[in-house]
Amino acid sequence: MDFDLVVRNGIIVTASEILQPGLDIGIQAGKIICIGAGLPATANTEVLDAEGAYITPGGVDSHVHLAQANAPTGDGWETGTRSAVAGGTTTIIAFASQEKTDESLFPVLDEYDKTSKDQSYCDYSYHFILTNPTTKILTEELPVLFRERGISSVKLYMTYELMKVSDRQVLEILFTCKRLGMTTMIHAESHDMISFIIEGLERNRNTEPYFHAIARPRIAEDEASYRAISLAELADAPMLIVHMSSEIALGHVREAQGRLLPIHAETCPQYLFLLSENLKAVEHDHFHGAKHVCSPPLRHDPADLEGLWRNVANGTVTTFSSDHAPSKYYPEGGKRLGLVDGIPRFAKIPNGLPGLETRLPLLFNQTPACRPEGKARLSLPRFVQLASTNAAKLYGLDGRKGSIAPGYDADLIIWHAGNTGARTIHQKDLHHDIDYTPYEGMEVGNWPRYTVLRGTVVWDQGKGVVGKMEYGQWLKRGRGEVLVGRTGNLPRGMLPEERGYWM
Ligand code: DUC
Ligand code: ZN
Ligand code: ZN
Repeated sequence: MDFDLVVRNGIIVTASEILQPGLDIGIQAGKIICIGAGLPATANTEVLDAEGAYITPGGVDSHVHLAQANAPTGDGWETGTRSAVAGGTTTIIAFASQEKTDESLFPVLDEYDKTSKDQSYCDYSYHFILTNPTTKILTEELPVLFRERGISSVKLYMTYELMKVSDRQVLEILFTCKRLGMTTMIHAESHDMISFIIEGLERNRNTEPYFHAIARPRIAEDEASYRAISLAELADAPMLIVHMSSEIALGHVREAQGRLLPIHAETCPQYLFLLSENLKAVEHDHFHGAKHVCSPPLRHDPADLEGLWRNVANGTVTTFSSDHAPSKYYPEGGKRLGLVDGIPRFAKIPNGLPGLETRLPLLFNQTPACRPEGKARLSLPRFVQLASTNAAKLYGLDGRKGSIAPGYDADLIIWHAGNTGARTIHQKDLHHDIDYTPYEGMEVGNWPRYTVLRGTVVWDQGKGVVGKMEYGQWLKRGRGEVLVGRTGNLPRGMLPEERGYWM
Protein backbone atom coordinates (compact mmCIF):
# COMPACT_ATOMS: atom_id res chain seq x y z
CA MET A 1 0.00 0.00 0.00
CA ASP A 2 1.43 3.33 -1.08
CA PHE A 3 0.34 5.96 1.45
CA ASP A 4 0.57 9.68 0.72
CA LEU A 5 1.03 10.39 4.42
CA VAL A 6 1.74 8.26 7.46
CA VAL A 7 1.32 9.88 10.87
CA ARG A 8 3.46 7.89 13.27
CA ASN A 9 3.78 7.48 16.95
CA GLY A 10 0.73 9.26 18.32
CA ILE A 11 -1.93 8.44 20.88
CA ILE A 12 -5.17 8.45 18.90
CA VAL A 13 -8.28 9.58 20.73
CA THR A 14 -11.79 8.99 19.43
CA ALA A 15 -15.19 9.75 20.91
CA SER A 16 -15.08 6.46 22.77
CA GLU A 17 -11.45 5.34 23.17
CA ILE A 18 -7.88 6.31 23.80
CA LEU A 19 -6.00 3.86 21.59
CA GLN A 20 -2.74 2.27 22.64
CA PRO A 21 0.31 4.51 22.09
CA GLY A 22 2.45 4.22 19.00
CA LEU A 23 -0.14 3.44 16.32
CA ASP A 24 0.24 4.89 12.82
CA ILE A 25 -2.46 6.45 10.62
CA GLY A 26 -2.17 5.62 6.90
CA ILE A 27 -3.63 8.25 4.59
CA GLN A 28 -4.26 8.18 0.87
CA ALA A 29 -6.05 10.73 -1.32
CA GLY A 30 -7.11 12.68 1.76
CA LYS A 31 -8.80 9.75 3.47
CA ILE A 32 -7.79 7.58 6.41
CA ILE A 33 -7.13 4.12 4.94
CA CYS A 34 -6.02 2.26 8.02
CA ILE A 35 -4.69 2.47 11.56
CA GLY A 36 -2.00 0.02 12.58
CA ALA A 37 1.48 -0.59 13.90
CA GLY A 38 4.52 -0.11 11.66
CA LEU A 39 2.70 1.02 8.51
CA PRO A 40 5.09 1.06 5.54
CA ALA A 41 6.37 4.26 3.95
CA THR A 42 7.68 4.32 0.36
CA ALA A 43 9.66 7.01 -1.38
CA ASN A 44 6.35 8.74 -2.15
CA THR A 45 5.15 8.78 1.44
CA GLU A 46 5.43 11.79 3.65
CA VAL A 47 5.94 10.86 7.29
CA LEU A 48 4.84 13.01 10.21
CA ASP A 49 6.12 12.01 13.64
CA ALA A 50 3.67 12.84 16.45
CA GLU A 51 6.44 12.07 18.98
CA GLY A 52 4.01 10.42 21.38
CA ALA A 53 1.49 13.28 21.41
CA TYR A 54 -2.28 12.96 21.46
CA ILE A 55 -4.02 12.99 18.09
CA THR A 56 -7.67 14.03 18.02
CA PRO A 57 -10.02 14.51 15.06
CA GLY A 58 -9.92 17.89 13.33
CA GLY A 59 -12.35 20.23 15.08
CA VAL A 60 -15.88 20.71 13.78
CA ASP A 61 -17.18 24.12 14.81
CA SER A 62 -20.89 24.13 14.03
CA HIS A 63 -21.66 27.72 15.05
CA VAL A 64 -19.63 30.39 13.27
CA HIS A 65 -20.63 33.76 11.80
CA LEU A 66 -18.48 34.98 8.90
CA ALA A 67 -19.13 37.75 6.37
CA GLN A 68 -22.42 38.69 8.02
CA ALA A 69 -24.09 41.86 6.79
CA ASN A 70 -24.89 42.90 10.37
CA ALA A 71 -21.21 42.68 11.42
CA PRO A 72 -19.29 44.73 8.85
CA THR A 73 -16.13 44.76 10.98
CA GLY A 74 -16.26 41.01 11.72
CA ASP A 75 -14.24 38.24 10.14
CA GLY A 76 -14.63 37.29 6.51
CA TRP A 77 -13.94 33.81 5.17
CA GLU A 78 -10.24 34.26 4.60
CA THR A 79 -9.40 35.51 8.08
CA GLY A 80 -12.00 33.49 9.95
CA THR A 81 -11.02 30.15 8.43
CA ARG A 82 -7.33 30.99 8.73
CA SER A 83 -7.86 31.33 12.46
CA ALA A 84 -9.91 28.12 12.45
CA VAL A 85 -7.06 25.95 11.20
CA ALA A 86 -4.54 27.71 13.46
CA GLY A 87 -6.68 26.53 16.38
CA GLY A 88 -7.23 22.97 15.13
CA THR A 89 -10.63 23.37 13.46
CA THR A 90 -10.92 21.76 10.02
CA THR A 91 -14.67 22.12 9.41
CA ILE A 92 -17.00 25.00 10.13
CA ILE A 93 -20.71 25.46 9.63
CA ALA A 94 -21.47 29.15 9.20
CA PHE A 95 -24.78 30.99 8.71
CA ALA A 96 -26.50 32.26 5.59
CA SER A 97 -29.15 34.64 6.84
CA GLN A 98 -32.52 35.55 5.39
CA GLU A 99 -33.68 39.14 5.86
CA LYS A 100 -37.39 39.59 6.62
CA THR A 101 -37.86 41.10 3.17
CA ASP A 102 -36.24 38.17 1.30
CA GLU A 103 -39.00 36.26 -0.47
CA SER A 104 -36.70 33.45 -1.59
CA LEU A 105 -33.66 31.79 -0.02
CA PHE A 106 -31.88 31.00 -3.30
CA PRO A 107 -30.58 34.52 -4.05
CA VAL A 108 -29.48 34.77 -0.39
CA LEU A 109 -27.53 31.57 -0.77
CA ASP A 110 -25.98 32.64 -4.07
CA GLU A 111 -24.85 35.93 -2.55
CA TYR A 112 -23.40 34.19 0.49
CA ASP A 113 -21.66 31.63 -1.73
CA LYS A 114 -19.79 34.51 -3.36
CA THR A 115 -18.30 35.48 0.00
CA SER A 116 -16.91 31.98 0.64
CA LYS A 117 -16.00 30.54 -2.75
CA ASP A 118 -12.25 29.89 -2.99
CA GLN A 119 -11.75 31.83 0.23
CA SER A 120 -11.73 29.12 2.86
CA TYR A 121 -8.77 27.45 4.51
CA CYS A 122 -11.04 24.77 5.97
CA ASP A 123 -14.02 22.73 4.80
CA TYR A 124 -17.39 24.34 5.31
CA SER A 125 -21.15 24.37 5.03
CA TYR A 126 -23.99 26.69 6.08
CA HIS A 127 -27.06 26.63 8.25
CA PHE A 128 -29.88 28.87 7.05
CA ILE A 129 -31.20 31.52 9.46
CA LEU A 130 -34.93 31.79 8.81
CA THR A 131 -36.56 35.10 9.71
CA ASN A 132 -39.58 35.00 7.39
CA PRO A 133 -40.67 31.38 6.90
CA THR A 134 -43.25 31.79 4.16
CA THR A 135 -45.27 28.81 2.95
CA LYS A 136 -43.30 28.85 -0.31
CA ILE A 137 -39.99 28.70 1.55
CA LEU A 138 -41.14 25.90 3.82
CA THR A 139 -42.88 23.74 1.25
CA GLU A 140 -40.94 24.42 -1.94
CA GLU A 141 -37.49 25.78 -1.09
CA LEU A 142 -36.24 23.94 2.00
CA PRO A 143 -36.69 20.50 0.39
CA VAL A 144 -34.61 21.62 -2.62
CA LEU A 145 -31.96 23.28 -0.46
CA PHE A 146 -31.59 20.07 1.49
CA ARG A 147 -31.70 17.66 -1.46
CA GLU A 148 -29.60 19.61 -3.93
CA ARG A 149 -27.39 21.85 -1.80
CA GLY A 150 -27.01 19.69 1.30
CA ILE A 151 -28.20 22.34 3.75
CA SER A 152 -29.84 20.19 6.40
CA SER A 153 -30.28 22.64 9.31
CA VAL A 154 -31.89 25.98 10.09
CA LYS A 155 -31.51 28.45 12.94
CA LEU A 156 -34.37 30.51 14.41
CA TYR A 157 -34.37 33.43 16.81
CA MET A 158 -36.98 33.94 19.52
CA THR A 159 -35.64 37.45 20.13
CA TYR A 160 -34.40 40.55 18.19
CA GLU A 161 -37.05 42.63 16.45
CA LEU A 162 -35.51 42.10 13.01
CA MET A 163 -34.90 38.38 13.36
CA LYS A 164 -37.45 36.82 15.66
CA VAL A 165 -40.14 34.42 14.60
CA SER A 166 -43.35 33.86 16.53
CA ASP A 167 -44.07 30.68 18.48
CA ARG A 168 -46.56 29.79 15.75
CA GLN A 169 -43.80 30.14 13.14
CA VAL A 170 -41.43 28.07 15.27
CA LEU A 171 -44.05 25.32 15.19
CA GLU A 172 -44.48 25.56 11.43
CA ILE A 173 -40.71 25.30 10.97
CA LEU A 174 -40.40 22.41 13.42
CA PHE A 175 -43.10 20.41 11.67
CA THR A 176 -41.47 21.08 8.29
CA CYS A 177 -37.96 20.20 9.46
CA LYS A 178 -39.20 17.05 11.14
CA ARG A 179 -40.85 15.96 7.88
CA LEU A 180 -37.72 16.72 5.84
CA GLY A 181 -35.21 15.30 8.32
CA MET A 182 -33.61 18.70 8.95
CA THR A 183 -32.26 19.88 12.31
CA THR A 184 -33.75 23.00 13.93
CA MET A 185 -31.45 25.22 16.00
CA ILE A 186 -32.98 27.89 18.16
CA HIS A 187 -31.79 31.02 19.98
CA ALA A 188 -33.91 30.88 23.12
CA GLU A 189 -34.31 34.18 24.99
CA SER A 190 -37.62 35.85 25.87
CA HIS A 191 -37.98 38.88 23.62
CA ASP A 192 -40.69 40.51 25.73
CA MET A 193 -38.78 40.19 29.01
CA ILE A 194 -35.67 41.67 27.39
CA SER A 195 -37.36 44.56 25.60
CA PHE A 196 -39.31 45.44 28.75
CA ILE A 197 -36.11 45.55 30.83
CA ILE A 198 -34.17 47.51 28.20
CA GLU A 199 -36.85 50.20 28.20
CA GLY A 200 -36.52 50.53 31.97
CA LEU A 201 -32.73 50.63 31.87
CA GLU A 202 -32.78 53.37 29.24
CA ARG A 203 -35.40 55.35 31.13
CA ASN A 204 -33.14 55.22 34.20
CA ARG A 205 -30.06 56.07 32.10
CA ASN A 206 -28.38 52.78 32.94
CA THR A 207 -26.77 52.33 29.57
CA GLU A 208 -23.09 51.40 30.21
CA PRO A 209 -21.96 48.12 28.59
CA TYR A 210 -22.40 46.24 31.87
CA PHE A 211 -26.17 46.76 31.69
CA HIS A 212 -26.27 44.45 28.67
CA ALA A 213 -25.94 41.58 31.16
CA ILE A 214 -28.71 43.07 33.31
CA ALA A 215 -30.98 43.43 30.28
CA ARG A 216 -30.93 39.72 29.48
CA PRO A 217 -31.24 37.87 32.80
CA ARG A 218 -30.99 34.12 33.06
CA ILE A 219 -34.73 33.82 33.54
CA ALA A 220 -35.21 35.12 29.98
CA GLU A 221 -33.18 32.16 28.72
CA ASP A 222 -34.80 29.72 31.15
CA GLU A 223 -38.35 30.64 30.13
CA ALA A 224 -37.65 30.66 26.40
CA SER A 225 -35.76 27.35 26.57
CA TYR A 226 -38.69 25.69 28.31
CA ARG A 227 -41.06 27.16 25.69
CA ALA A 228 -38.82 26.02 22.83
CA ILE A 229 -38.69 22.50 24.26
CA SER A 230 -42.49 22.47 24.61
CA LEU A 231 -42.90 23.50 20.96
CA ALA A 232 -40.48 20.76 19.88
CA GLU A 233 -42.37 18.27 22.05
CA LEU A 234 -45.67 19.18 20.41
CA ALA A 235 -44.09 18.79 16.96
CA ASP A 236 -42.16 15.65 17.98
CA ALA A 237 -39.16 17.24 16.26
CA PRO A 238 -35.42 17.16 17.06
CA MET A 239 -34.03 20.48 18.21
CA LEU A 240 -30.75 22.01 19.38
CA ILE A 241 -30.81 25.04 21.66
CA VAL A 242 -27.77 27.13 20.77
CA HIS A 243 -25.29 28.96 23.00
CA MET A 244 -26.79 27.92 26.35
CA SER A 245 -25.54 29.85 29.35
CA SER A 246 -27.94 28.97 32.18
CA GLU A 247 -27.92 25.93 34.41
CA ILE A 248 -31.68 26.15 34.88
CA ALA A 249 -32.27 26.19 31.13
CA LEU A 250 -29.93 23.21 30.83
CA GLY A 251 -31.98 21.58 33.58
CA HIS A 252 -35.03 21.89 31.30
CA VAL A 253 -33.01 20.21 28.55
CA ARG A 254 -31.86 17.45 30.87
CA GLU A 255 -35.40 16.81 32.07
CA ALA A 256 -36.57 16.58 28.45
CA GLN A 257 -33.69 14.26 27.58
CA GLY A 258 -34.71 12.11 30.56
CA ARG A 259 -38.08 11.65 28.85
CA LEU A 260 -36.19 10.67 25.65
CA LEU A 261 -37.16 13.83 23.79
CA PRO A 262 -34.62 14.60 21.04
CA ILE A 263 -33.50 17.90 22.60
CA HIS A 264 -29.84 18.82 22.18
CA ALA A 265 -27.86 21.61 23.81
CA GLU A 266 -24.90 23.68 22.66
CA THR A 267 -22.64 25.77 24.83
CA CYS A 268 -19.65 27.96 24.01
CA PRO A 269 -16.32 28.91 25.63
CA GLN A 270 -17.55 32.30 26.82
CA TYR A 271 -20.15 30.68 29.09
CA LEU A 272 -17.57 28.37 30.65
CA PHE A 273 -14.74 30.84 31.17
CA LEU A 274 -16.00 34.44 31.36
CA LEU A 275 -18.17 36.46 33.75
CA SER A 276 -20.24 39.65 33.46
CA GLU A 277 -17.64 41.59 35.48
CA ASN A 278 -15.71 41.74 32.18
CA LEU A 279 -18.41 44.09 30.92
CA LYS A 280 -17.13 46.67 33.40
CA ALA A 281 -13.63 46.64 31.89
CA VAL A 282 -11.99 50.05 31.55
CA GLU A 283 -8.50 49.11 30.25
CA HIS A 284 -7.89 51.99 27.84
CA ASP A 285 -11.19 53.82 27.92
CA HIS A 286 -14.39 53.46 29.92
CA PHE A 287 -16.22 51.64 27.11
CA HIS A 288 -13.99 48.55 26.94
CA GLY A 289 -16.65 46.34 28.48
CA ALA A 290 -18.30 46.45 25.05
CA LYS A 291 -15.72 43.89 23.95
CA HIS A 292 -17.57 41.33 26.07
CA VAL A 293 -21.07 41.98 24.78
CA CYS A 294 -22.61 38.76 23.51
CA SER A 295 -26.05 37.19 23.73
CA PRO A 296 -27.01 35.47 25.88
CA PRO A 297 -24.77 37.64 28.03
CA LEU A 298 -21.94 36.55 30.29
CA ARG A 299 -23.40 35.53 33.63
CA HIS A 300 -22.61 37.02 37.03
CA ASP A 301 -21.37 34.33 39.36
CA PRO A 302 -18.53 31.77 39.32
CA ALA A 303 -21.27 29.32 40.38
CA ASP A 304 -22.84 29.92 36.93
CA LEU A 305 -19.64 28.65 35.29
CA GLU A 306 -19.57 25.62 37.56
CA GLY A 307 -23.19 24.83 36.71
CA LEU A 308 -22.35 24.82 33.03
CA TRP A 309 -19.27 22.64 33.54
CA ARG A 310 -21.46 20.09 35.31
CA ASN A 311 -23.70 19.94 32.26
CA VAL A 312 -20.68 19.55 30.00
CA ALA A 313 -19.46 16.66 32.11
CA ASN A 314 -22.81 14.93 32.66
CA GLY A 315 -23.67 14.64 28.96
CA THR A 316 -26.50 17.21 28.76
CA VAL A 317 -24.45 19.43 26.44
CA THR A 318 -24.18 17.90 22.97
CA THR A 319 -21.95 20.35 21.11
CA PHE A 320 -19.32 22.91 22.08
CA SER A 321 -19.10 25.67 19.47
CA SER A 322 -17.36 29.00 19.33
CA ASP A 323 -20.32 31.20 18.30
CA HIS A 324 -17.55 33.23 16.66
CA ALA A 325 -19.56 36.39 15.89
CA PRO A 326 -17.05 39.18 16.40
CA SER A 327 -16.93 42.88 15.70
CA LYS A 328 -13.74 44.88 16.02
CA TYR A 329 -13.51 47.31 18.90
CA TYR A 330 -11.93 50.40 17.38
CA PRO A 331 -12.96 50.72 13.71
CA GLU A 332 -16.11 52.50 12.70
CA GLY A 333 -19.09 50.16 12.54
CA GLY A 334 -17.73 47.92 15.31
CA LYS A 335 -18.35 47.70 19.03
CA ARG A 336 -18.14 51.48 19.43
CA LEU A 337 -21.42 51.85 17.58
CA GLY A 338 -22.68 51.67 21.13
CA LEU A 339 -21.05 55.03 21.93
CA VAL A 340 -23.59 57.52 20.64
CA ASP A 341 -22.31 61.10 20.78
CA GLY A 342 -19.91 59.91 23.47
CA ILE A 343 -22.74 58.40 25.53
CA PRO A 344 -22.70 54.62 26.09
CA ARG A 345 -25.82 52.85 24.76
CA PHE A 346 -25.34 49.14 25.41
CA ALA A 347 -28.35 48.20 23.27
CA LYS A 348 -26.55 49.50 20.19
CA ILE A 349 -23.34 47.50 20.70
CA PRO A 350 -22.96 44.73 18.09
CA ASN A 351 -23.40 41.36 19.75
CA GLY A 352 -20.80 38.63 19.70
CA LEU A 353 -17.26 37.58 20.56
CA PRO A 354 -14.33 36.12 18.66
CA GLY A 355 -13.44 32.55 19.62
CA LEU A 356 -12.89 30.28 16.62
CA GLU A 357 -9.15 29.90 17.16
CA THR A 358 -9.15 29.55 20.94
CA ARG A 359 -12.15 27.16 21.27
CA LEU A 360 -10.23 23.88 21.21
CA PRO A 361 -7.12 24.80 23.23
CA LEU A 362 -9.38 26.18 25.99
CA LEU A 363 -11.37 22.94 26.17
CA PHE A 364 -8.37 20.62 25.74
CA ASN A 365 -6.83 22.45 28.68
CA GLN A 366 -9.57 20.96 30.87
CA THR A 367 -8.71 17.32 30.03
CA PRO A 368 -6.26 14.97 31.76
CA ALA A 369 -3.79 15.83 28.97
CA CYS A 370 -3.26 19.21 30.65
CA ARG A 371 -4.51 18.77 34.21
CA PRO A 372 -3.12 16.86 37.15
CA GLU A 373 -4.87 13.69 38.26
CA GLY A 374 -8.35 14.44 39.59
CA LYS A 375 -8.44 18.05 38.32
CA ALA A 376 -9.73 17.45 34.79
CA ARG A 377 -13.28 18.53 34.03
CA LEU A 378 -13.77 16.11 31.14
CA SER A 379 -12.15 13.00 29.70
CA LEU A 380 -10.29 12.99 26.40
CA PRO A 381 -13.05 11.01 24.60
CA ARG A 382 -15.62 13.51 25.94
CA PHE A 383 -13.40 16.29 24.55
CA VAL A 384 -13.54 14.60 21.14
CA GLN A 385 -17.33 14.26 21.29
CA LEU A 386 -17.73 17.96 22.07
CA ALA A 387 -14.99 19.24 19.78
CA SER A 388 -15.79 17.22 16.67
CA THR A 389 -17.83 14.03 16.64
CA ASN A 390 -21.20 15.15 17.95
CA ALA A 391 -21.48 18.16 15.67
CA ALA A 392 -20.49 16.04 12.66
CA LYS A 393 -23.20 13.49 13.44
CA LEU A 394 -25.90 15.98 14.41
CA TYR A 395 -25.43 18.00 11.24
CA GLY A 396 -25.18 15.21 8.70
CA LEU A 397 -21.41 14.87 8.23
CA ASP A 398 -20.95 11.49 9.87
CA GLY A 399 -18.89 8.99 7.87
CA ARG A 400 -16.76 11.86 6.57
CA LYS A 401 -15.92 14.26 9.41
CA GLY A 402 -15.44 14.13 13.16
CA SER A 403 -13.67 10.82 13.75
CA ILE A 404 -10.36 9.04 13.23
CA ALA A 405 -11.38 5.84 11.46
CA PRO A 406 -10.89 4.22 8.06
CA GLY A 407 -12.98 5.93 5.38
CA TYR A 408 -13.13 9.29 7.15
CA ASP A 409 -11.43 12.41 5.83
CA ALA A 410 -7.91 12.60 7.27
CA ASP A 411 -8.65 15.64 9.45
CA LEU A 412 -6.41 15.59 12.50
CA ILE A 413 -5.04 17.68 15.32
CA ILE A 414 -1.60 16.59 16.44
CA TRP A 415 -1.00 18.19 19.83
CA HIS A 416 2.39 18.78 21.42
CA ALA A 417 3.85 15.84 23.30
CA GLY A 418 3.65 15.88 27.09
CA ASN A 419 3.69 19.37 28.55
CA THR A 420 5.72 20.97 25.76
CA GLY A 421 2.82 22.89 24.23
CA ALA A 422 1.84 25.28 27.01
CA ARG A 423 1.06 28.76 25.87
CA THR A 424 -0.47 32.02 27.02
CA ILE A 425 -3.21 33.37 24.78
CA HIS A 426 -2.34 36.76 23.31
CA GLN A 427 -4.19 38.72 20.66
CA LYS A 428 -0.91 39.31 18.80
CA ASP A 429 -0.51 35.57 18.13
CA LEU A 430 -4.02 34.96 16.76
CA HIS A 431 -4.99 34.79 13.09
CA HIS A 432 -8.44 36.35 13.07
CA ASP A 433 -9.01 39.88 11.79
CA ILE A 434 -10.31 41.20 15.10
CA ASP A 435 -8.46 43.66 17.32
CA TYR A 436 -8.83 41.79 20.61
CA THR A 437 -9.47 38.44 22.23
CA PRO A 438 -11.62 38.08 25.35
CA TYR A 439 -9.23 35.34 26.50
CA GLU A 440 -6.14 37.59 26.62
CA GLY A 441 -3.61 36.31 29.15
CA MET A 442 -5.28 32.95 29.79
CA GLU A 443 -2.90 30.01 29.99
CA VAL A 444 -3.54 26.74 28.18
CA GLY A 445 -1.53 23.56 28.61
CA ASN A 446 -1.34 22.71 24.92
CA TRP A 447 -1.95 24.04 21.44
CA PRO A 448 -2.31 22.22 18.11
CA ARG A 449 1.17 21.57 16.79
CA TYR A 450 -0.16 20.44 13.41
CA THR A 451 -3.61 20.67 11.90
CA VAL A 452 -4.16 18.24 9.04
CA LEU A 453 -7.06 18.68 6.60
CA ARG A 454 -7.76 15.82 4.17
CA GLY A 455 -4.20 14.58 4.55
CA THR A 456 -2.52 17.95 4.05
CA VAL A 457 -0.82 19.89 6.85
CA VAL A 458 -2.55 23.28 6.96
CA TRP A 459 -1.17 24.53 10.28
CA ASP A 460 2.33 23.89 11.59
CA GLN A 461 3.00 25.76 14.80
CA GLY A 462 6.63 26.18 13.84
CA LYS A 463 5.79 27.76 10.47
CA GLY A 464 2.29 29.16 10.84
CA VAL A 465 -0.66 28.67 8.48
CA VAL A 466 0.76 26.61 5.63
CA GLY A 467 -2.53 25.63 3.95
CA LYS A 468 -3.90 27.39 0.89
CA MET A 469 -6.96 29.58 1.05
CA GLU A 470 -8.72 27.83 -1.85
CA TYR A 471 -8.17 24.39 -0.34
CA GLY A 472 -11.34 24.44 1.80
CA GLN A 473 -14.20 22.48 0.26
CA TRP A 474 -17.94 23.00 0.37
CA LEU A 475 -19.61 20.11 2.19
CA LYS A 476 -22.93 18.82 0.97
CA ARG A 477 -24.46 17.54 4.18
CA GLY A 478 -26.93 14.70 4.68
CA ARG A 479 -29.65 14.11 7.21
CA GLY A 480 -28.51 14.77 10.78
CA GLU A 481 -28.55 12.07 13.39
CA VAL A 482 -30.62 12.33 16.55
CA LEU A 483 -27.97 11.91 19.24
CA VAL A 484 -30.19 12.16 22.29
CA GLY A 485 -33.56 10.48 22.81
CA ARG A 486 -35.70 9.66 19.81
CA THR A 487 -38.69 10.90 17.87
CA GLY A 488 -42.07 9.17 18.20
CA ASN A 489 -42.91 10.62 21.64
CA LEU A 490 -46.31 11.81 22.73
CA PRO A 491 -46.53 15.07 24.73
CA ARG A 492 -47.46 14.39 28.33
CA GLY A 493 -51.21 14.09 28.79
CA MET A 494 -51.97 13.74 25.10
CA LEU A 495 -53.97 10.75 23.88
CA PRO A 496 -52.32 8.61 21.19
CA GLU A 497 -54.94 9.58 18.60
CA GLU A 498 -54.98 13.31 19.43
CA ARG A 499 -52.44 14.55 16.91
CA GLY A 500 -54.38 12.74 14.20
CA TYR A 501 -57.36 15.06 14.74
CA TRP A 502 -55.41 18.12 13.70
CA MET A 503 -52.34 17.01 11.72
N1 DUC B 1 -26.71 34.96 18.49
C1 DUC B 1 -25.73 34.28 17.96
O1 DUC B 1 -25.91 33.12 17.60
N2 DUC B 1 -24.53 34.83 17.83
C2 DUC B 1 -24.23 36.14 18.20
C3 DUC B 1 -25.33 36.89 18.79
C4 DUC B 1 -26.61 36.19 18.90
O2 DUC B 1 -27.57 36.75 19.35
ZN1 ZN C 1 -28.06 33.37 18.72
ZN1 ZN D 1 -24.23 32.77 16.81
